[in-house]
Amino acid sequence: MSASLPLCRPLSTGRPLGVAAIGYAFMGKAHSNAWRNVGSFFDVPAFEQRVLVGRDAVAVAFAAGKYGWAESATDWRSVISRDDIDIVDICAPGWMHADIAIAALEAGKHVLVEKPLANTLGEAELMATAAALARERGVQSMVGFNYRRVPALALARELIAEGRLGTVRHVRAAYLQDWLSDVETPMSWRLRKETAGSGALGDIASHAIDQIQHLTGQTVTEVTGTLRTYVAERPGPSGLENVTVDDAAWATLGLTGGVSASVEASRVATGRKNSLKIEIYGSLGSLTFDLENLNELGFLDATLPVREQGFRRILVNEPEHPYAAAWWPQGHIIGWEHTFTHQIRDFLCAIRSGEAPSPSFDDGLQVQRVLAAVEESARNRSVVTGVETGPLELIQVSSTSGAEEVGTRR
Ligand code: SOE
Repeated sequence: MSASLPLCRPLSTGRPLGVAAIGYAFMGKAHSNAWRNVGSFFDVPAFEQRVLVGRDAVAVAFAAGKYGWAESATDWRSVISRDDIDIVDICAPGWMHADIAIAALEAGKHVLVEKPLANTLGEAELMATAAALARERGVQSMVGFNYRRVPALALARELIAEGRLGTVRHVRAAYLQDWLSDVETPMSWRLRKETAGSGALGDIASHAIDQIQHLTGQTVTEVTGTLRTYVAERPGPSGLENVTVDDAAWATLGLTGGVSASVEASRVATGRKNSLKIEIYGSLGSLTFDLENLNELGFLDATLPVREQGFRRILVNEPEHPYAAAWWPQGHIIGWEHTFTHQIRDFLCAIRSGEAPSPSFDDGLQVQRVLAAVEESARNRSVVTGVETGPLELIQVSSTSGAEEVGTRR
């Protein structure tokens, strides 16, 4: 096992942990695959895939059989009240996160919820409070920013923490997809504010924002943002329907330790499929990462003689690299889906050890603050500061015209 991963012994105390997953679409499938495989590659506490929950009884029963769940159900409230359920894995759309997570935590269940934490800052605050109260009773919670578990990004964080980049000055992150480029692509829950909260901003810029804070160890405090919707109407069940979220988002971020960052996210970047590119520039070196080549990390060591400097490609598949020892021999690369297995391995180990899982709901709340600040900045054409302070703080909102006004953010 990699030196950077604490051992997680499969303790034999008590019965296996009972797991329920809520949602069986894209994320439900990715999480089910991870639950099914984690025990084959990692030493984890015993668990059982008990129930898969979905609203369509026939469809969720079919999915449960296919994805290895013992049974299926259509009522999440009855499932989370069961004594044989210890873990609730929320893979449902964002508008359901708060209700399910808070109820599950109050019922004493450990909760893993997909990113972003919530659809609104208000919901995220309630979830973080519920998680803090539950944690006092030994109930764990985690938000699924799974890219923290890409071995190359975990290695990047280790190198930064070791000082190999010196003082990190600025970070560039661009998460570009094109699955909405075609104007004929129909409406879905991801395109309605009431079900998704936001568009590219919450869906994919949230990953970039979490990475920027996680890699640097610093917190976003200042935000300037822009949002754009290019395709205003899409085919819905009863004709053309208004799209009420962004297609693309941009943000300039200032962080507490002096790092500056730029974030770009688009789901209409024609030709880009799932391209999260991150570049980190420091006084002694730089790092580059591309999710479409997720086994590789580019590293420039500026302490070398200039004649020898250049970005070298680290193939992050050595046993010494995070998570890599659990899989295959050197060079047998892994994929996007393995990050979910790593995520569930870490969640199970945190449940058994009692250590707080990361990212926590507080981490998820901080990302939500940044998302809300981007929306506010885009709405008011303003610079939003004091982002990390909290829900109802008086914040400085200086419009781009320079006029100072103080507002209260909800
Ligand atoms: C869609 O844009 C999406 O599925 C995101 O919701 C996921 O978080 C990301 O991992 C892949 O793209």
